[in-house]
Amino acid sequence: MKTTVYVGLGSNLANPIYQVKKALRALEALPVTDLRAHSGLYRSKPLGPQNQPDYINAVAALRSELAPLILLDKLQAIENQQDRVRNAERWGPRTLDLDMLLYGNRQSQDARLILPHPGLFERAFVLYPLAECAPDLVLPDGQSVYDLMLRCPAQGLCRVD
Ligand code: PH2
Ligand code: MG
Ligand code: MG
Repeated sequence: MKTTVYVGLGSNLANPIYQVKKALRALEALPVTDLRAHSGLYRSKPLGPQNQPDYINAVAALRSELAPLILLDKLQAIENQQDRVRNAERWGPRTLDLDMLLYGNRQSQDARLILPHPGLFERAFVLYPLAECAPDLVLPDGQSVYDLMLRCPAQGLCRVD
């Protein structure tokens, strides 16, 4: 049985547009998983420390048979393949960040995986591309992604073409 999963992609190092496009190809190659749709690419100022480059973000919609923590391992393996360095700085710069935003209607407070992703509700760089991928999407708590997006200031987010 396949479940619809939304993944947020982000990069602000080592040619971020290239990194995000490469990661989309890696998502497409995951076992027992289909890449159903993805948003365009968006540029935004960093959330968190300001002394880092702008980010490129996108959202991908997958259909996957992988269990949530197995899929999380695979997302982290893709981050590692793209030279992700894990260090202490919260919200620091990175070559690739793959965040599981939603796994069907699952709600989880697992130490490794909080679902829905807690940043989803207020971050323009997540809500705008998510609403582009799935304008009719309703979150597990009944909120409409499209309504959340309309109420979220764009925070300088712009489409890259
Ligand atoms: N990710 C972060 C920290 N700050 N800012 C933007 N604009 N986009 C991101 O994806 C982002 C961020 C850590 O995950
Ligand atoms: Mg993140
Ligand atoms: Mg992350």
